[in-house]
Amino acid sequence: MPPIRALESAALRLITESEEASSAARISGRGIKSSSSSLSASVIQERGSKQAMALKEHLGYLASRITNLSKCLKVLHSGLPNKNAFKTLIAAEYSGVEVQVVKNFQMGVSNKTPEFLKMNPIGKVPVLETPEGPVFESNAIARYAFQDNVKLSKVQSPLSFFLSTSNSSHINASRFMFTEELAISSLKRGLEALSTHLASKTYLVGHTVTLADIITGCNLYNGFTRILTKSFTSEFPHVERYFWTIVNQPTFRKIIGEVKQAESIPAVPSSKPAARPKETKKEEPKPKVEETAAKPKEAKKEAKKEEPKPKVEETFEEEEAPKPKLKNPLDLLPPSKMILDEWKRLYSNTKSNFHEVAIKGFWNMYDPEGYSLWFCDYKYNDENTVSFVTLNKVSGFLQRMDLVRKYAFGKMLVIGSDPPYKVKGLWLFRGKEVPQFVIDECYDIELYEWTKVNTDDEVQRERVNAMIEDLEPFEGEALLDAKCFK
Ligand SMILES: N[C@@H](CCC(=O)N[C@@H](CS)C(=O)NCC(=O)O)C(=O)O
Repeated sequence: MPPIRALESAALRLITESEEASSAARISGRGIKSSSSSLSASVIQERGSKQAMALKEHLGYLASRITNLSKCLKVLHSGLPNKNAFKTLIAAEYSGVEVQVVKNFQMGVSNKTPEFLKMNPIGKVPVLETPEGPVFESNAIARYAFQDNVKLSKVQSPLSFFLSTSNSSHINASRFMFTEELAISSLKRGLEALSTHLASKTYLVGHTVTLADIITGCNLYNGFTRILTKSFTSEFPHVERYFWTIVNQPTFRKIIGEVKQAESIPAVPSSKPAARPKETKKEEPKPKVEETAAKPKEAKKEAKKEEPKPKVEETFEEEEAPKPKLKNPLDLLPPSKMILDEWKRLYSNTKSNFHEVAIKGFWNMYDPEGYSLWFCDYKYNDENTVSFVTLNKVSGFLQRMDLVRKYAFGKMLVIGSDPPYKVKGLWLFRGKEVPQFVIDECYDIELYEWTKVNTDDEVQRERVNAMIEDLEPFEGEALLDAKCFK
């Protein structure tokens, strides 16, 4: 990085040439004063408007960099709003560390420049430029802003990168298997775990906001404001309560403004990010922080007057470029003559003469090439001593099977009039096996013994029928409950 003096004189030279740039120059850095000298309109025309614009942009950027470097020496490279940048700004606000956001940051442009890649070779945003060198990875930067310990944070940059990428992106090969259903199910698992942790706590640790809350609150921000509607989050009441407690802390509000929960789920872009509808834009939470966030009030006012308001970037555009939607391996199977939804409709709509209509209909539709039938038997029936606990256990299992809804139909019976209750089920899966992603993602699977139904065996077919029909007595016992997954 060239010394500040060299930057100053380079900027001065350019600034005195350009009236276009005088607004930027007026933001006085160390020793830099605005200049009334100008680059006349004709000169600008002569150089071509493109060049003039580039010059203007460059000067604005240079001037702000000099201001930044000379004034606070900690410059955050990011557009706003960006939940990862919020982490730093909130942490800095809590600990009184002065951080300034770089001007005119353009996602996909500014983070591809050689200067940026020198600071963070991964090209990810945000990066904090400090007098002791750059710190990248939002959690490491936030820690720096919270503790002002650059050494620790710089060590944590690569560590944090490898930890987060091994979990979620480049390194984790299983991510290539991810589909929407899996993403939702792992999100639910995460929120469930968080909700359990928060059941008896206001904050993640102790009795006040810590760095953990800043990071977690910001990580929840995109979800709550963009996709997770109330009907989804109400399943996780402690997370809800926690999120609103955190984002309504005065220091958070100062940085991120008022937070509003998503009212509907936006359409998933297929390969290109879809333009967001205008109406949604209007309702978007406007961040309080602007590029001049950490400046003294005077300069802030001036910057507001002089400079065109930066285009507020869409948070989703700031995330990794959207990947083409991955196909579930079950979608790649040869087509089947059995249409699962038709069977589900027949099951739901048959109100009388069930055996004649639904059961016969099922066997007419059933395609042993495209589907398989499975009996499952709970391995630990001895533990089913309390009826409502057993019923909850089965409900939880069915909830976790949500990820396979497009590819499965199931019946779960809770059997017996006295404890211990037996839990047995019947499942119809697309494909000839219990789908691997279900085995991987739904831990209940291993709590059951799975046996493939031999559909050539009349006794087994009758058992299938009895389970679909909730026939009582089932294997000589009354049913406490029968739940359907469709
Ligand atoms: N683990 C990183 C993630 C950073 C990240 O994904 N940043 C997004 C913006 S929020 C980005 O740089 N996207 C552009 C790209 O991937 O090229 C962190 O916490 O800083």
